[in-house]
Amino acid sequence: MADDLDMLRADIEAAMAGAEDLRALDAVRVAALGKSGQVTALLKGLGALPPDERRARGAEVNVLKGEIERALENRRVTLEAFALDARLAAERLDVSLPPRPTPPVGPEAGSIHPISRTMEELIALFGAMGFAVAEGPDIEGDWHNFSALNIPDHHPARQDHDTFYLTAPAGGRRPVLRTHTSPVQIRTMLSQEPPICVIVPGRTWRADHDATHSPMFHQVEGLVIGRDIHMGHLKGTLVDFLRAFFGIADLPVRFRSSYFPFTEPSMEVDIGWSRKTGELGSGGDWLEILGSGMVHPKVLANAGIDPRAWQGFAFGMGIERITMLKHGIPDLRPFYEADLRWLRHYATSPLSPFTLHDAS
Ligand code: 2NL
Repeated sequence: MADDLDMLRADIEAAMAGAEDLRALDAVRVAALGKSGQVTALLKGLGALPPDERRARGAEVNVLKGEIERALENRRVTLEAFALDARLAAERLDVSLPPRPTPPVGPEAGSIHPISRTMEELIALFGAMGFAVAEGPDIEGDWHNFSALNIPDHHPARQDHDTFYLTAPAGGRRPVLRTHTSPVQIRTMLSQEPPICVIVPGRTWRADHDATHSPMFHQVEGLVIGRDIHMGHLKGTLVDFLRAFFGIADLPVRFRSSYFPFTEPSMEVDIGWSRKTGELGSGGDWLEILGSGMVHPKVLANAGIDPRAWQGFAFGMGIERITMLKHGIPDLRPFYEADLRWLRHYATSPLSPFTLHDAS
């Protein structure tokens, strides 16, 4: 190889060896192979040579270029390993240090947000009735969030002003932020053989923002599929749950016929309260608390379950809403404001987790 190329290679290799970190190495790369780099200049200069010389010289310069690229890559791997070793040494934790003498108590210890608390309660109460917990992604496809649930293409829930849509990938459909937790039940039915008995607590999203709506909120849905699950199971499960959750053994519960695209028949469920005092359990007024129904045969079929062999019930409710009712919280907005004064009042201690004893 021509002497000038050997010299250039020696120079560049020396510079690489001298590069102590990834930034310095990148500067070496740019000086050699960048737009106005030394090797790039040689390649550009080839055009000025007579054809014979150009071919021989071109081959040599390209060999040099390849060697430099490989050497840069080797040095990069070495420097990355150095950087990782340095981080591991600098970020070492002494796990043998003794704990602080007094564990923090009170709100400074951190506390359980009422949403998390209600989720714990739901998991404990439904867990005692045999329900497992299922989870799934917040970003969903249109099919899992809408079509599988028998929600037609023209349904208002699909409109842009109700649903957060993400940018579509090339040639694909727009992903959505799930507007309910139902897509997780669809995923559960697709991936598990019945019988199925799950609740799905989780975050949900709708383009709605006022005193009683937040663009991000929480729901819990439940799904029970068996050979002969009927409305008696639905009714017993929900009455028992509501009485245990609100801690009122004789809480009045009323089932009122309704409509959802994914259940047939569908029922809304009301509990007794007093409109005047806001007190639950008596007062002669009714308050809507959740939606429910027998899973629509089309939804079972969409999720790969034979509706002639299996049937079941489903329900859904808002976690903020049942939390506000249970604790007399008047306003939705502070749930997401991380205001310590509000949390000191409504959050609970991590040292006293919910147990079934709390649901008398
Ligand atoms: C409400 C009503 C409801 C469901 C949710 C459901 C899910 C599947 C199949 C059938 Cl995969 N149903 N979920 C059923 C009835 C009511 O929610 O008011 N939620 C806040």
